[in-house]
Amino acid sequence: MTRTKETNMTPETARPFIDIHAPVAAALAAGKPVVALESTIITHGMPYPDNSAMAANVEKIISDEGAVPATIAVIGGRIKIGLSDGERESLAMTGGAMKLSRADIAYAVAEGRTGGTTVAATMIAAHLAGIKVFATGGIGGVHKGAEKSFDISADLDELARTPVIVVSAGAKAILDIEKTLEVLETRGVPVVAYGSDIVPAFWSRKSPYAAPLRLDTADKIARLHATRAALGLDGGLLVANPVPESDEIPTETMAGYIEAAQKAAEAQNISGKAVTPFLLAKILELTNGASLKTNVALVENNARLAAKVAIALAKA
Ligand code: PSU
Ligand code: MN
Repeated sequence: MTRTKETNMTPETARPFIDIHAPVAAALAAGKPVVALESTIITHGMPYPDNSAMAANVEKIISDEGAVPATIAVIGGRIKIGLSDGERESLAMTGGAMKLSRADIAYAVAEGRTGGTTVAATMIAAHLAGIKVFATGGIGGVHKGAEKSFDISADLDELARTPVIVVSAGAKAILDIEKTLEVLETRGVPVVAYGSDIVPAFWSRKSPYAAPLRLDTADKIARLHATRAALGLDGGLLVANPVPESDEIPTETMAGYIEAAQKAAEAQNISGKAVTPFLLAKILELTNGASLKTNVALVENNARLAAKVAIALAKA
């Protein structure tokens, strides 16, 4: 039995709980490039039908680039690596889906539940299936006021332990980006800004913070991942890919909306897993949908880069 030391999970014992969609299984068996996609962004991050259109479009972008998309979710207790169009559409329409991270993915499996997988849970499932690259919008991180709430996303710990490349647009600007970067550094996670000296801030191309590391090509990202593995360094790699200029909302414009959303969350005593979905929905409302348009654009942009990285890794 090969125990993957990064997660203490074994692909062998997990296999009975996992369904790998046929095109994904074929690609993995042939060593072809595969890109994992998360599904909390579908179940909790965007409203229907925008979530459904985004999910379908992102898969198409990955296919057009020459890689195979694998949207990951838990449906009726089954860990799905790749969804059929019908499964993806009904997940997008489900109202009662759970939000699944490391803490609750096994509960959903044991209880036969359905849920969207966060960055953390998607990394776990991708790794079990042998997928090395994963595209998302933004990772979870250290929330503003974490010194009181202790709200730090499990995504950060997962990045420290599970060897998957996560292509994101940085940490959402609703988070404390500076503290998020500090935790990632402490936990030994390389943060690579793609083609930039500055860490992006999700809806905006620039945060106030310098990029810890910078790389300008997909090949170099693939090489860094391979080098870390060769050196025996555990864990993932976070790529922060700035949203295209034509789609960005400047930091100054977002700041007011973020503050207002934060105040609303406090006033309504929103806590725990509900915080991120609440803030995203509130900001969508405050920006009259502009934040959603940017969110879709940056996920698509990340999918394109993730496909290039997966292709580079498959070549190596
Ligand atoms: N990015 C988005 N929308 C989302 C998320 C990211 O544009 O809904 C999700 C991701 O799944 C991420 C999760 O892993 O939010 C983080 O939630 P939390 O802060 O509760 O760990
Ligand atoms: Mn949290």
